[in-house]
Amino acid sequence: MLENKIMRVLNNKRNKTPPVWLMRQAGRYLKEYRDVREKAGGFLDLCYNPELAKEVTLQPIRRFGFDAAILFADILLLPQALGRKLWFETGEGPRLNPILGRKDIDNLQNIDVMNGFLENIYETVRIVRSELSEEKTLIGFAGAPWTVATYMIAGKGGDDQKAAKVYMTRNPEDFRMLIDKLTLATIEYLSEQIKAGAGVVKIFDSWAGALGGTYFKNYVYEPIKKISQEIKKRHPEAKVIAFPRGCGANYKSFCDLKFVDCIALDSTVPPPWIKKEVQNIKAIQGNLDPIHLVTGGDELLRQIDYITDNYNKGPYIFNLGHGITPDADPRNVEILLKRLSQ
Ligand code: 1CP
Repeated sequence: MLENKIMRVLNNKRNKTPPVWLMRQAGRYLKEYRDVREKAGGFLDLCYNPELAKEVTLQPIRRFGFDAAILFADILLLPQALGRKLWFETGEGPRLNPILGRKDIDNLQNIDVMNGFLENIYETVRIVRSELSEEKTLIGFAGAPWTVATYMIAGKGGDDQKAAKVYMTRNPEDFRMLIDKLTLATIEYLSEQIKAGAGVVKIFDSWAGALGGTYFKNYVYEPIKKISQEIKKRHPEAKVIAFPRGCGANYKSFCDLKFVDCIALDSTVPPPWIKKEVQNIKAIQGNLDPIHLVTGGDELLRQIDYITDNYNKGPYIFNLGHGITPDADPRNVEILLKRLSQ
C-alpha cells in the first residue's frame, strides 16, 4: 500500500511540506454542509444516513484537498448505542439522560447490541473509503472514556465537568465500572471502524485538562493506554492519534504510550516546549488556534509560520488546536493551505 503523507508522519518520517487536515473540517462554516444538513433533518439523522454522512465527510476534501478525511459522526453516538437517550437542543448542543447511579451503569447495553446500533456508521466508513484515493487517509474516531463519561453524567456539554468529578469522588467504584465499560466499548467501536476501512483512529479526550495527578493517570492516561494497546494487538497496521486536550505538562507523559503513534496538541501548549519535550519522541499534530481562521490577515500568516518554523524539522501533521468554528472564513482555509505548500 502507498505510504501517503499522513502515514509517513505516523511512521515517524517527515515530509517536505506538512500534511494537513482540520478538526471539525466538515461543518457549518461550509455552505455545502449546511445544505446537506438541512436535507437530512436533524444532526443525528445526518450521522446515521451513510450516503449523506459520506457526502459531508468528503466535502472538505473536494473543496480544499486536505490529506485526511475524518468520519462524520459524533463521540456521543457511543453512549446512545449503549442505551442512553441522546438529542440535540437547537442552538444549545447535546443532551443525554444523565446517569444517576449504579443501576444505569449496570444496564448499559452489551457490545452486540451496540454494534448493531452503529452499523450505519460502519457503512459510512466503508463507502467513504471506497471513494477516497489512496493519497488520502481516512480517520475514524471515538471519545475517550473520561470525556464521554462527563457527558453521560452531566447530561450535557459545556466546560464544567463538575458533575462527573462529584460522581467520581463520591462513588469511585461505580465510576471505575463506567470507565471500564466505556473502555471496552471504545475498543470494539474503533476496531469495527478499522475493519470497515479507517487506517487511523483518533481518541478525543476533550476534557482531559479537567483532571490532574492520580485522576489524570487513572482516568485519562490508563484508559487510552489500554485502548491503544488492544487496537494495536488486533490491528497492527492501524495508527492511533490521541488528543488529551488541555492537559498541559501532562502532554509529556503521553510520550510513554508505546501504542500511540501521534499526539494531538491544543493551542495552549507552546511549540518550542513541544518540539523539545514531545516531538523528538513522538509525531505530533497541531496546534493553530482556530480563532485565526476567523480573523485572518497577517496575524494568520505569522501564526502559521510560527508553528511550521518550530515543527518542520520533525514529523508533524498541521492542524488546529481545537475544532474549526462556524464563523471561520473558508477563504482563510485557502490562505492557510497556500502558506503551508510554499
Ligand atoms: O451541525 C451541527 O450543528 C452539529 C454540530 C456538530 C458537528 C458538526 C456536533 C455536535 N458534532 C459534529 C461532528 C463531529 N463531532 C465530528 C466529525 C466532523 C469533523 O470533525 O469534521 C467529530 C470528530 C466530533 C467530535 C466531538 N463531538 C467532540 C470531540 C472534539 C471536540 O470538539 O472537543 C466532542 C466534545 C463532541 C460533542 C459535541 N457534539 C456536538 C457538539 C456541539 C459537541 C460539543 C458540546 C459541548 O461540549 O458543549
